[in-house]
Formats: sequence, C-alpha cells, structure tokens
Amino acid sequence: MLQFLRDRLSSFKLSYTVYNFLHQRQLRHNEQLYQRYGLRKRVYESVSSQDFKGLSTGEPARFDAQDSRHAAASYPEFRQFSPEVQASLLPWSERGYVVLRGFFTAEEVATINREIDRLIGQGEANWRYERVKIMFAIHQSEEIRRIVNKPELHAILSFLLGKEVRQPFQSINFQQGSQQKAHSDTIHMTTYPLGYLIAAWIALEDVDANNGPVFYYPGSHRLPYVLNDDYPHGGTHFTIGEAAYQAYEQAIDAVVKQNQLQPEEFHARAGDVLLWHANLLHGGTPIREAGRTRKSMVLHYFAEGVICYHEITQRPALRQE
Ligand SMILES: O=C(O)CCC(=O)C(=O)O
Repeated sequence: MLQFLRDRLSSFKLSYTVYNFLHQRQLRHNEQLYQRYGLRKRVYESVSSQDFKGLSTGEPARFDAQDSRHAAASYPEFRQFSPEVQASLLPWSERGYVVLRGFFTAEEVATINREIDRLIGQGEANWRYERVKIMFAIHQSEEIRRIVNKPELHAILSFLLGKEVRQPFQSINFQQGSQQKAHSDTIHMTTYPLGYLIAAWIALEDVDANNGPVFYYPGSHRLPYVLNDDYPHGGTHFTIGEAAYQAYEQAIDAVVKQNQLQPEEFHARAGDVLLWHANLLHGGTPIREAGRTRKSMVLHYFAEGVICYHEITQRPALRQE
C-alpha cells in the first residue's frame, strides 16, 4: 500500500518540486548556469529538454566537435598520460568508448569488494531495483571514495570532455550482471548542452560471455539523442508517464534495428575500466550461467559548468555540496 502511494505520488511533478524546494542547497550549482544559458525557471521546478528549445545549443564537448584521433595530441594535457593510455583514448570520437586495461590494482579491487561485503553484511547497502544495484557506496565508504577518485581517472575524463570533471554524481555497485536493456545514460542523467556526462565502469572480478558482461554499440553515440519528444512518454504538464521508461526502451530497440547496430561485449579482467560517452547505447547481456556473480561498479560524472538534470523524470539533478 505504502509503495503504491509512493509510486502514485512520484508520478506528479509537483511532488518533486516540493522535495526540490526543501533541498535547494543541492541545486545551487544550477542557479548561475540557468542565468548563463538563459533558462527562465526556478532551480527547484521541473526541467526537461523541452525547456531548452530556442536557446543556443551551447558548446559541444571537446571530442564531439573534433575527432580525438587527429586532435588529441594537440592538447598539452594529453602528454601527462602514458603511451598506453594515450593510444586507448584516440578512438573515443569514433567509438564512443575507451578501455583502460589494468587501471585499478588487484589490491584496490579487493578493497572495494571488501568494503561492499562489509556494507552488505552490516545491512547498510543501499539496494535498489530488486536488489540488483547498490547505490552511492561512495558516500558510505571512505576507502572506496579514495580508490575511485584516482586523480588520473579525473584527468582522463576531463580531457575527453574538455571541461573539468570532479566528484562522481553517483556510484552503482553490482554483485550480478544488470541484464539491463539498451539505453543511453542521457535519458537518466542529462546535461545542457548535451554530451557532458561520462561513465566509468570498473570490473571488480573477471567478466566473460557467461556472467552478464556489459554490451554496447560502437559509434551509436553519434546518432541523435532520444529525448522525451522522441517517444510516447505518456506524461502531461503535471505528471510523468507511468510507462515512460518501457516506451523509451522500445524506442531504443527501434533505433538499434533501424541502424542495424551490432553489439560488442566488454570482457574484462578485474581492475579493467570501460569509459563510455553520454549517448553510447549500452546495457547488460543476459546471465548465461545462472548463479555467477559479476562484481562491478559504475560511476557517472557530470562535467562542471553545465546544467544537470534527469530527462525521464524531468527533475533537476541534486548534487552533494
Ligand atoms: O553494468 C551493467 O550491466 C550496465 C550498467 C549500465 O547500463 C549503466 O550504468 O548505465
């Protein structure tokens, strides 16, 4: 009954507005940005791609505007990376993803896994989505925070976007594969201008074809973004459509078919990292060997200096101060 009421309430935009009004401190980051980009709204009101129509499109992310293969070496920051990292960054514009092999050490991986086991054991893990995802472990474990906030990772992400990337907006830990259908993260975590979200996915154990690897469609980030106007989200001026996400997934399925996109899977050793672009279509393959774990962690980052919101729920993104 309580869950039913919560679900009903969460379909009303007004309930978010009230919540946001009470948490305005976490929306301060948007205040100046609304002014800068000419968005005439209060920061606690609902916001979606519709509100940006007619505003200038803003400056695209560095390697959306230029091809990283040709332009990367012209930036002095590029020289701070090892030759191996440099080589892996070059195809970013073309593929929409980057693989960093062995980026975290076995010890770092073991520490993250130990910390997650501790949170689970102490009943403190913030499980969501039918116990598939553990949200925001970075806020609960100093050890995890220290490890994932590796300055080199932030430098790589900032380099790719051409804007500073600081703390992750969120972390999600998985014990099993997500088996999530294809989507672009932009439907969940959206920026204005578009393209200023980036994800870093860390293998916390070896991943093969059978324990539910992440899949992605190389180059799909260059297709048009699918936003609320592009599928029947079923919402109104006052409400969020109850089946909006299912409708979105169907729209993405149609995009995949129309463009005959071919998936690739990320098979990894513990410690390997996959970075993906804000609009890369990706998801989790089925777990082909029942009962296998697929320990992993994904971090989503917004760049500084852009408006951050959630297209699907039309909410501004609350950020930790
Ligand atoms: O880890 C996975 O299986 C998928 C994760 C994902 O789709 C995401 O973080 O956006």
